Amino acid sequence: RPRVLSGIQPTAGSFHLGNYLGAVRQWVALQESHDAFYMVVDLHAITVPQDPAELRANTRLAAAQLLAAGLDPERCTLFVQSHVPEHAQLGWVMNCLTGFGEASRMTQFKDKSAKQGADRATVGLFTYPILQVADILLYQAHQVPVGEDQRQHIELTRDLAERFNGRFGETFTIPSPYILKETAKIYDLQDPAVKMSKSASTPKGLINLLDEPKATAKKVKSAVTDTDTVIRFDPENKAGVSNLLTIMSVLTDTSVADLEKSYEGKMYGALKTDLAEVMVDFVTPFRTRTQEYLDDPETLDSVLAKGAEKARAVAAETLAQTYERIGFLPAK
Ligand code: AQP
Repeated sequence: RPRVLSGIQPTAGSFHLGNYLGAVRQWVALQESHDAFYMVVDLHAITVPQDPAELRANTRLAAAQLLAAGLDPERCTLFVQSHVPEHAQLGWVMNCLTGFGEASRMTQFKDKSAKQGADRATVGLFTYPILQVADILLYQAHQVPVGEDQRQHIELTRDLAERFNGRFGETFTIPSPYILKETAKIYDLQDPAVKMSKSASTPKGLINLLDEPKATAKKVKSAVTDTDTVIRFDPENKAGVSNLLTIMSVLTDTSVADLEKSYEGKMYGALKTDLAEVMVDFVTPFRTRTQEYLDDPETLDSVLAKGAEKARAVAAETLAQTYERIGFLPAK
């Protein structure tokens, strides 16, 4: 079975709809057909300041949400990044293979550091794409299911893998991004020109899956559309309506074309009311299931411990081979 790997940050507490539709939903599907490794990336989380108790709680919360979303520990390997020390170890090797200019071209860093102010951004934030390279290469992943915002980082991963292989001999699998066109980028409900994001969206534009379902329904109903009245999928000219159609289409497993037909002659309000109901039906059981996993931390921790053990077996082998190729003297 081909292998997939992906990760999600534990920083925000609740996952948002963009995380779910852009990434986690694909993770759930891919565990059926792939040898799947999924992790909560706490090392990435500390690229911005974290409160220790909150970080610990949010790491469990992220794992609980992944299970609630449908990950099955019998079908995939679910673990916490810091439980596998090889990530930081291979990360260093990859740092030493990356050009400073090359790292400087990562647009996410430019965006995020601009928001924080250059003086407050950490070196960790600067090098986080390189740690991500190590995350992927450690598992010899063939595909990486992510949202569009991560495409550049997968490109960097391919470049570094090829560079290492060229210099030291075939070591790493060259991974491809697995990005579904329809859900590659879910947009902010209040500003459909920008992606829905935990740090940039206003509370009204961001759908957190663990919010009160009523609040979620209200956000959907007050989503920004346009002054036209036709319900048509046209991302360039009708970004707001198109975003709502995408979300509706995926959550109800109905094609956008069929949705357009069924909303012919109807007002935006009708689409919003229906989508609000669909969202409530989706988030209500998700919240309940997440809480059930949180209420049983022993089971949750044991899932993560087993996951880490499986992950370490693979990661240790890749790291040992990498060290050997580089010329590190083996410890006797
Ligand atoms: N709006 C989105 N549409 C589609 N996919 C998205 N992802 C994030 N936002 C969208 C995907 O979710 C996965 C996990 O993301 P992360 O843990 O790296 O979180 P993030 O990228 O930090 O999430 P945000 O909200 O985008 O955070 P900020 O505001 O800090 O930039 C990834 O696969 C990501 O592509």
